[in-house]
Parts: sequence; structure tokens; C-alpha cells
Amino acid sequence: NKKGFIFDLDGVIVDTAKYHFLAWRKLANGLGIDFTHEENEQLKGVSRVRSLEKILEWGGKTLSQDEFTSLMAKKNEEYLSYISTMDASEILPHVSKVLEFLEEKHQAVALGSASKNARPILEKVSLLEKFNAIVDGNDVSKAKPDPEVFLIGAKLLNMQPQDCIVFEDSVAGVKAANTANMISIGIGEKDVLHEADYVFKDFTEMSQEFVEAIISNKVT
Ligand code: G16
Ligand code: MG
Repeated sequence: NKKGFIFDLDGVIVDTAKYHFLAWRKLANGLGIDFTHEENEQLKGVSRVRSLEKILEWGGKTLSQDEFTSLMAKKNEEYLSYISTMDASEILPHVSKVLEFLEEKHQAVALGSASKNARPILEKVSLLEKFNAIVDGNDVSKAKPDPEVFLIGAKLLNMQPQDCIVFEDSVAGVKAANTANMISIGIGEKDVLHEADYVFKDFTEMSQEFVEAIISNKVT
């Protein structure tokens, strides 16, 4: 049996969600806007453009197109400075183990990220060659919660959506996976990711038996 396993990047493979948060908060504070951790959940998995739009909405601010573009560039510069020192030690617990297990079982594995920085990050943590296909923010026209990113992933893996499993840490990403008709597995808090088919706090909580059951159709 062969399934398609599609991994989100930020917050699933590496903990870059904290760097996005720090960079956005710095930028927002510079505009006199603050946002809560709860609001930050709404930025996870969401594109760069949409994230800035949301922050401006929360602060009741409007900007010219030029200012908007320059702030996006500023945020990315700040973010890049955080990720410039990343290495394999920032891979989240048991991620490498899960990827190795899937390889052993000859499963199809893809990345499905909203980030335009996905490839350089995977290179930095030496995981690029673990993926049979990579879909990132440069490949999609519609951001999560639109299912486009995962549907392209399934296509590149030559798998039907219903034979795909998505690992996601964001509400938007779980919605995208559900809309794509894939099995959604939330990585994080149950109360935040309650729309997911299954939720694990992290990959250390997900047993090999569970993955085997998915592969052999005992979990749907
Ligand atoms: C990620 C993050 C989002 C971020 C988006 C765009 O997606 O979760 O917070 O805004 O990518 O990233 P960038 O500014 O690097 O293009 P994912 O889908 O990997 O969680
Ligand atoms: Mg994510």
C-alpha cells in the first residue's frame, strides 16, 4: 500500500513559527499595533501578504501600496536574519524518525508550505532530499485555507487526494487539508486544531503503529 504524506514546514518540521511571530510582532509594534498569541494563531500557515493585511486590520490601519510592499520586505529581512543561523538541531522532535520510517515503507512524501523561504530552510536543516515533491509559496496562487498547495502536492506525488495525509500546525492548513478531502493530522493543541481528524502534541506522541495503520487503510 502506498499513501502520500504531505508535511507543512513551519511549526511541523521546524519551529520557525516562533521566528515568524517575532518578526511580525516587531513590525507591528513599530506601527503601534500589538497582537495576542491567540491572534497569532490566525497568522500561521497564512501567506505573507494576508498576514500583513490581518495585522493592519487588527490595528485599524491602512497603508499605501508602496508602504505595504516595503513592510513586507522588512518583515522578510528580519525573518531571514533569524533563519540564517538555523541548522539540523532545529528539526522538531521525531520528525527525522518519521521521515525515515516513511522512506523505509516506500511511501510518497511531499512538502506543502505557504512559505516562499521553504527550500532554503530545508537545505539549511539538510532535509531537502527527503522529499519526493516540494510545493511552497512560490508555486501557489491561492493561500491556505485554499487546498491548492496540497492538491498540487498530491498531483506531483501521483496520488489521489483521498490517499493523502497532511500534517499541519495551523487552523488554515487543517481547513485546507479537509477541503482537499485528505486525512488531516494536527500537530499542536487539540483545542486550537479541533477541526483535524487527529491531533498530536508533537511527533513523539504519534506511534509507528498509527502510521502503519494509515498505510494499510486501518485508519481513515
Ligand atoms: C508559513 C507560516 C506563515 C507564513 C507563511 C509565509 O507557512 O506558517 O506564518 O506567513 O509561511 O512565509 P514566508 O513569509 O516565508 O513566505 P507554512 O505553510 O510552512 O506553515
Ligand atoms: Mg505551519
